[in-house]
Amino acid sequence: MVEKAASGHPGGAMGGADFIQILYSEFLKFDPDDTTWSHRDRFFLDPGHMSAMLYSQLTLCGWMSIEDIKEFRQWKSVTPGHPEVDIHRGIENTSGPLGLGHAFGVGAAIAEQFLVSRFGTQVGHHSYLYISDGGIQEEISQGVGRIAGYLGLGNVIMFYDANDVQLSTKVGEVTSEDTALKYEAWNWHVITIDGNDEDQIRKAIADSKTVTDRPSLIIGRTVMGKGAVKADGSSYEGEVESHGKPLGKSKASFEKTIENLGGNPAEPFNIFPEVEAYYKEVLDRKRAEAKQSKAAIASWAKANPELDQRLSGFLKGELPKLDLTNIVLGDNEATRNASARVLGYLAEHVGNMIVSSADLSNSDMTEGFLKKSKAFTKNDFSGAFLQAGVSELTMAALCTGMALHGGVIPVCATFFAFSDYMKPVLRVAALMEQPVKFLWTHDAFRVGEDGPTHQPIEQEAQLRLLEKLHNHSGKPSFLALRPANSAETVYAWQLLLETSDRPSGLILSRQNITDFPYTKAENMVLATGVQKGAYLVHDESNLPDIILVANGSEVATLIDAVPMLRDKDIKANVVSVPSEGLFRMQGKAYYDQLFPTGVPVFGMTAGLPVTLESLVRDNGKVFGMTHFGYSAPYTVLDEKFGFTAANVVNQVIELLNQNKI
Ligand SMILES: Cc1ncc(C[n+]2csc(CCOP(=O)(O)OP(=O)(O)O)c2C)c(N)n1
Ligand SMILES: [Mg+2]
Repeated sequence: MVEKAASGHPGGAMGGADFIQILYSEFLKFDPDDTTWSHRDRFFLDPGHMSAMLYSQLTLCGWMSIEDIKEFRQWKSVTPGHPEVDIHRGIENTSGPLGLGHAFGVGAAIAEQFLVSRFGTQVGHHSYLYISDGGIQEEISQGVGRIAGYLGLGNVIMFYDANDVQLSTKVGEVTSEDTALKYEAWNWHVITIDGNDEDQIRKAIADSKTVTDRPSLIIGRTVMGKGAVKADGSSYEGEVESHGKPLGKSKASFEKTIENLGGNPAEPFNIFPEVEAYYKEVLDRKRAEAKQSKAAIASWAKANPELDQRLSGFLKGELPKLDLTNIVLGDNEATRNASARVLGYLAEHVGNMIVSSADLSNSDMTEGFLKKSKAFTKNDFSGAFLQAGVSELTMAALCTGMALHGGVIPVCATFFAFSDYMKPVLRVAALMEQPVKFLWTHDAFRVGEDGPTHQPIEQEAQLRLLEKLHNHSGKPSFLALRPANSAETVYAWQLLLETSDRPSGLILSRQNITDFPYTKAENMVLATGVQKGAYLVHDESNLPDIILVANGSEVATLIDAVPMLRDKDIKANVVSVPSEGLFRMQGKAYYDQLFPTGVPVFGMTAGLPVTLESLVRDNGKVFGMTHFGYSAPYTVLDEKFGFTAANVVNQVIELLNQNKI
């Protein structure tokens, strides 16, 4: 594959082949005719560069063809350089950024335990993870190892392909850690074996399956480029060069290596007849086992029709009938508090939501959910809250893994400034189109006294970039909503719940926000506009002099400025734009309706000006933050930074005067 594509990673794949072959043929529970079977075992690959190993195995399973693997790394092939989630071909996750794949696997294992605890062990399965030196070194493995150990995830069996080689050096040149001790300290069951010895692999997996109260790590000492030889027949194993270079382009000989492995270099894509016959037998056995498993589940379903109906609803991603508009909201509340009220409602009405916080539940207000549920603890998944500890990246990846597993609705929360720690996962969750829900509170410099480290500035612009980046289904890859008040928060939450084809998130305020000057009922009706991404919150005139636009708490500041502008004979309409991405999807006619041609637009944002700049035309301007912020009470910062109605008036007058020149 690598040789034909003239690019790729042969070495790791050759060393790991023994393990994956034994895992798939002798242990992994799957139905060859139904890759989407919800209760199948999962295999999560972490080192995506070992895609050739996975594709070879999937070909043996009948889910890929020889033609597919001949097209390795080519335009529109189903065999891209790094695997991209493709359940119909047995690929459970996209992998490439090292560390994420095994984190997704642990997330899936948490989802599985959640379902087992509610429906019984007949719906249970294992998550097999495959990690390499790179993944072990990535910081995320600390969070994943700690949480899997803490929760005692006996359904996790992770193979560590320890081949002593990485991309540019030998492993010994960057670490001297005792990996076994490290994982043991996290409460893992650890076995070290020769990872190329079939019997040792077999025994290690079988032994690990008997350990049900904690995760297992099988450290397999493997040989990089196993079987590789040079033209003179001497060994070319264990070489750094074989990490990412086709053998023929390295000091090894491709032909001699194929010969050495017992193949015919003239027909490198040939599957030996005895292998074909063996896999026919394997797949027949899998079919029979899956049939048996499905029959057991069917008889459980017959005996427990209500539970079965509930489970099917979960697995299909169905939502119960909800009416968020009935939630009683407070007056002039922070949007994080309005979100807490929604979460309290969801805790009571949505049986498969799992909420997680990175040690901020009493601040990001996910405690609204937690108070009506309880946290997962060791071997107890009867609750629905994951206390992730301080590990935002891990938490986001675990939630993404839960989404990949299916059957649950994962939500995770932290401060908006720390969304930076989650970015690598946001990107891959967006690429994989997984409906993870993110809650980010403390949305602006108005966190005040905590100072610039905690004051998000450029973070919203980063999310808006993801809204502009289209996924492979041609849609904005992310939906980010920054509601302006409690009523908008309710509708924004509604959108999050309805968004099942990509990740989405809310950006919520820490500080209280003055409600718009209408009745509660009027505000609720107005806020239905959130469903279009932007809407008119104040309609002064159908021939306004200026249109004011913002999202989040800046909208209230703009509304405050309206009567002051009126006093100066300036008619101002106000538009709230909780999501530019969603707004853009409504088409030009709606854009023109909110922003009629010729009328200047003034935007205000607590983020970088670029956050709103694409909404204002040449005759408009955006007042935003262009520095990191400072530590002081937020009311002082509002004054100092110019986030006041009085400054809106000054800015608008300046803009209108400028336009006259
Ligand atoms: C987050 C991240 N950083 C860097 C890389 C580039 N990269 C790909 S594989 C690799 C290390 C390979 O070592 P190992 O995981 O041991 O794989 P092997 O060389 O044994 O195949 C690196 C640095 C990456 N894919 N992801
Ligand atoms: Mg390695």
